Amino acid sequence: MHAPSFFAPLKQAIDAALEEQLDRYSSASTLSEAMRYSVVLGGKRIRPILTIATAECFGASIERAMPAAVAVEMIHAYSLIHDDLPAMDDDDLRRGQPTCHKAYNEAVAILAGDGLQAMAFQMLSDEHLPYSPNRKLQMISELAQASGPQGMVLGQAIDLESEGAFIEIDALQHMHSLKTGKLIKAAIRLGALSAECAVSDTEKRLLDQFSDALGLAFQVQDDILDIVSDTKTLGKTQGADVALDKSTYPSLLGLAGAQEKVDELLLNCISALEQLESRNTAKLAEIAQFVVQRKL
Ligand code: GRG
Repeated sequence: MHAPSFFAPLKQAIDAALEEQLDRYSSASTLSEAMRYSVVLGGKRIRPILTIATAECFGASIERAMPAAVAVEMIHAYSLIHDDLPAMDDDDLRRGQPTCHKAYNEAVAILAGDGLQAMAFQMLSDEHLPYSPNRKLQMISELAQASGPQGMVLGQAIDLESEGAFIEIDALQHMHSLKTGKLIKAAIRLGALSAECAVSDTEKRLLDQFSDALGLAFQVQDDILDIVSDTKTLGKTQGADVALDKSTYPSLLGLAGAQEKVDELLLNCISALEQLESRNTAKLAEIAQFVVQRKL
């Protein structure tokens, strides 16, 4: 499936904002080159696009949502650099180019990830952002919880511990809800927070319902692509899950079962959006379609 037409201009605006923040918060050094290398060259920008599309549902402009969107993408970029390290998934290829530790070295890659993580929070705490102090604090708290030891980092730890072991589908789902799902949920929550308008408890619950289904659908599709796609298309090593002896949705449900799961999750996404009756969720629906039909 081709990306929705609003992706390309949004991606361009996100890339420009990422570059601007990298210029602002890092000085000329190998470290800053490595951060830039990992952030700027490639990536679908799904998470910042979700932040902005959610903000738009609640009446906020792209410009207003951009700082929150950029902070989320910086956390994502840091996680990919660290995930590829020899001590973790030990990958040579990411976004069609050598991983950060291959292009530079391990120490620089560790520091580039650390730098991007800190930069995300430094950005969100900037006094000039167009958000109220209370909203800023909520954003920082959401992002820290999602990416830290109650979220993505815990999911990664469970994933590493599970290598070579058989895990049941519920445990797999729990691991992915932490490792991939929490940051996707934070991307969407930060979008709603950046709008400053009142979001009702029902709307928050429906957004979370959408995020949970989308995060899992993203992951199941990732597992499917690891089997049916190829290294050139993916821009990362195809078959990496099998090589690391990881339990995946296709390994537990079969390819057809995994595809059924993706289809069911897409319906859950759409159902949650339909209940957000007074909001224009058309872009979020298009993103969900893209996530489950993407080829990379
Ligand atoms: C090292 C703390 C730490 C966490 C790593 C997110 C993560 C946790 C690892 C990434 C490994 C992986 C392949 C997970 C599957 C889902 C996923 C996050 C894929 C990569 O995200 P995309 O497809 O990547 O959005 P692009 O390159 O398009 O930004």
